[in-house]
Amino acid sequence: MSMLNFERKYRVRGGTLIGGDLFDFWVGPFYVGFFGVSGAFFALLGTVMLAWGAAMGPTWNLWQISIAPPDLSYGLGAAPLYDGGLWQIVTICALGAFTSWMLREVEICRKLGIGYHVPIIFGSAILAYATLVVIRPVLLGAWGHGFPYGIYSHLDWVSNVGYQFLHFHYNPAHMVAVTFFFTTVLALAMHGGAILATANPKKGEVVKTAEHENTFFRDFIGYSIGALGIHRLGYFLALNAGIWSAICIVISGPFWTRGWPEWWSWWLNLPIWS
Ligand code: 07D
Repeated sequence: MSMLNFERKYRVRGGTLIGGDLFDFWVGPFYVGFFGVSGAFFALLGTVMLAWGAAMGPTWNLWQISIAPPDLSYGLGAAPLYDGGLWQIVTICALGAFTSWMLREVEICRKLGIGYHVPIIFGSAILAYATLVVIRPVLLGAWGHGFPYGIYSHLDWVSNVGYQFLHFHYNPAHMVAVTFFFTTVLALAMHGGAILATANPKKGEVVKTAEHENTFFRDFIGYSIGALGIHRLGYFLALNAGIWSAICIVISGPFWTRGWPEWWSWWLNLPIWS
């Protein structure tokens, strides 16, 4: 891949969080940095552990391979390798890799002199993952409450945990999280559509500017949020999608043990009905 001509201008030294200028270099178009090295280490080790687990398991069918967490009886202790220990190592590697990637983003932001928006929003995805495999299991007292690493098996886990609470759609924080996810993709689709329509006009028409986008939305819904505003809105929506997902699962079990439909009885118990 050739280097874009403006990229050289932005390849600035410094801004590292750790290691000084030791890993402050690029391989082709990719910035390395200390966290590039640690990220590659954890990603590789974790992937090898998953392959090892698959090799020890009953199937090479990609859909059915599953690396399961330890049995609940191990509590918060270390489990034998083939009895959940691999899952524990993979979890450490995953968190190591995700956090490294986030800190590498921080270093790149520092180099470019821009805000930390990108690492912060990736942090909300990491928060959701960490809530599933660390925070909630610790609150419930066993690593066995984490989800298994497998394509079908993690879907089974979601279904089982969902039905433990009778009907997960009644979880109010799940409602909020789902709404933020759907609104994020709606906003992104509309913004992407507006940009593509503006930048790729029909043959014979001129490329249009931001003012056309504003006019379109003012005509369409009576309001245009503007070029900067749409990115702030997208950021707000996506950040909340991750945060409310983390909230919806951390309250399920540690703070609410009955069916979620029952939670809504506060509504029926309001004094205004009597
Ligand atoms: C967790 C991902 C973080 C990612 C990171 C990076 C790699 C590298 C590399 C391939 C947060 C990962 C990088 C792995 C890969 C290469 C090269 C993001 C995360 C760090 N639900 N539900 C959610 C909906 C129902 C239930 C979240 C919808 C049922 C349970 C979301 C519906 C029941 C849990 C959501 C629906 C049920 C959830 C997930 C519809 C089952 C959770 C997204 C339309 C009977 C989970 C924190 C998420 C959660 C969760 C949406 C239905 C149960 C809001 C739209 C009724 C038990 N559901 N759900 O968290 O909250 O993204 O997790 O019906 O645990 Mg639900």
